[in-house]
Amino acid sequence: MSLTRRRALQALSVLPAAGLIGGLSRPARAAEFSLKYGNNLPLTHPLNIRAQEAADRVAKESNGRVEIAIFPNNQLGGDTDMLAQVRNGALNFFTPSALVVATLVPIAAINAVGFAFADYDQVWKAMDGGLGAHIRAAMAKVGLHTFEKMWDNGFRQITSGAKPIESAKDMDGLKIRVPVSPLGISMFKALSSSPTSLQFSEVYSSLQTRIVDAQENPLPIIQVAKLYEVQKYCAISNHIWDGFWFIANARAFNALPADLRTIVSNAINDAGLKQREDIKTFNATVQADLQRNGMKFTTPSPDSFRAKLRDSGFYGEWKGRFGDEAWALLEGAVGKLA
Ligand code: X2X
Repeated sequence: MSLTRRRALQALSVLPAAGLIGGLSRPARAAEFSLKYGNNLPLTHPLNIRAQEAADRVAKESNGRVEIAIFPNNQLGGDTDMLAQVRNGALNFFTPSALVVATLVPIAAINAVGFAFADYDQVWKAMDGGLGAHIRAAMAKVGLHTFEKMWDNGFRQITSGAKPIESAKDMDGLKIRVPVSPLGISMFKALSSSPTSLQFSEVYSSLQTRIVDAQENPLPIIQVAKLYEVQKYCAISNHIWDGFWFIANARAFNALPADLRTIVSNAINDAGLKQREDIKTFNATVQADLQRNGMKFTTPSPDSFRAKLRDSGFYGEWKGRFGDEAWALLEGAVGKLA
């Protein structure tokens, strides 16, 4: 075969993949592997923007062999449903918060221990280091493959409708929604609040109908999910640092040829690192945007919260539940806790 003819054929064979760049058209052939990824966040959140980039990159680098379809915003059900789907293989990928995946793998909630992390240096040192590896190993035991780079949710802040939170005593009796998460319930009970677990898909409506008076989430989520429409006050409490693990059904993921697994892993991990940067940038302006949207901010001192958690035995209880090995990994990154 002449070189020219071979080049021409090669050029033809990459055409379908080229058509995928930028998502302008469908590949001429159906992808060999059509994978589904579901999450609980609006399309405008950096998690979805970077996930779409990763999907585009995977399509391109695999020459159209792998297609990842994204189902944002709880389209496939709430967190509990998606967690079940990724376990039974109906869903290939899901990004549960550490709090949520802990309903299945309890150790995964350890990063959410109240006031553990002082800043992002500590966060990524722990989650990219020994603590993150320990958690991913536990997820593997229940059939979940976890990509190495955790995605950022952020430091969680408390919003309320009826009155502002100025110190821990304003938490007394507060009807607050927390994610479906034993640690969240335990922590807000320790603060004398009255917490209720609800999936994120139910948060906006339960605030609107006043089933609950308050909720807690990082500022970027409060902004993109428009929670300012149904909440008046926001306390910068930084009480929990939370991230999203990018997980896959391990059986389905390991059934991909090795070269495709590498392409998918690199695309997802790289996108995760960029998403962390997006949240950092977002954090620089989001409070001002929320203020323009009518939210009133308070900055309660963390001391009264920490003291209440300590005195109620919260830290002792969770050290026992997570175990000495994991607790030592956490304290290795953040220093001695209570
Ligand atoms: O449900 C929430 O609050 C959210 C979006 O932060 C999580 O996924 C835990």
